[in-house]
Amino acid sequence: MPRVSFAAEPQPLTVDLDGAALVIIDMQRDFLEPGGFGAALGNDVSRLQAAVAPCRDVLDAARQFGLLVIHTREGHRPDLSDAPPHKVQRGDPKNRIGAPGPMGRILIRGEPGHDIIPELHPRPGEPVIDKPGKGAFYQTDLELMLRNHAIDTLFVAGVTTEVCVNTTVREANDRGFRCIVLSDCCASYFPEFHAAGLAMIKAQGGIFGSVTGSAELLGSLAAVPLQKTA
Ligand code: TIU
Repeated sequence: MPRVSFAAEPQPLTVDLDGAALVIIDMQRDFLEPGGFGAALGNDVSRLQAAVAPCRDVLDAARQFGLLVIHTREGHRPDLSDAPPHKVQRGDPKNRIGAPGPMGRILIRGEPGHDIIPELHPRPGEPVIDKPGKGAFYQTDLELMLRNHAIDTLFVAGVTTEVCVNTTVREANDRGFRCIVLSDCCASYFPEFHAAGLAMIKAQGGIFGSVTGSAELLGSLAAVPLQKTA
C-alpha cells in the first residue's frame, strides 16, 4: 500500500498505509440521536451531526484503500454487571444508564440506541469493539487486534472529542501508537471543548498526537493510485 504525505499540526506527516488503521469512536445512535444517552445527559445532540459527512467520506476512502477499519461502541451488559455504580447513579434516575428510552434501554448493548448510526454502519468483517468505558483500550481486545495487524498509526474519528476520543488517544499514545486525529470527523456537545480537546492533543510538539482535517487526508489519498482490495 502507498505512503501518503499531508499537512498536519504540529508538523506535516508521512504515513505508510500498511501500518495504519481508521478507528471510529462511538458514532452511536445513543450519542447522535434524540432520546439516547447524550440527550439524557442534557446535551444538544444535533451538535454532533457535523462530523457525520466527513466521517463517511473518510470511511469510504479507507474502505477503497483496504485500510483496517475499527468501530467502537460505548455500552453495558443488560444486567449492568460491567457498569460501575458511580457511572450508573449519575443524574435523574429516569434517564440513567439502563433506563428505558425511545431507542430502548439507555447505553445497553443490543438495544437500538446502542447501534452505530446507519450512515456509518460497519460492514461485515470490520471489527466492532464494545467498550464499557470511555477509552477504547480499557477492558477490550483493541490493542491485541492492532498488534496482530502490525498497526502503529491510528487515524481517529468519532465522538465526543474531549471524552471518548481524547481518552482513547491518550491510551493509544501510552501504548506507542501514533494518533492522527481528524478534526472535522470529531465533534462535541460543547464547541469550546472540541477546540480544546484538539488543542491539547497537538500542543507541546504533539504531546498526544497530531491533528489534521479530512480534506488533507483525502487529498493525499487522491494523489496515489487506487489499489482496490475490497
Ligand atoms: N458525554 C460525552 O461527551 N461522551 C460520552 O459519554 N461518551 C463518548 O464520548 N463516547
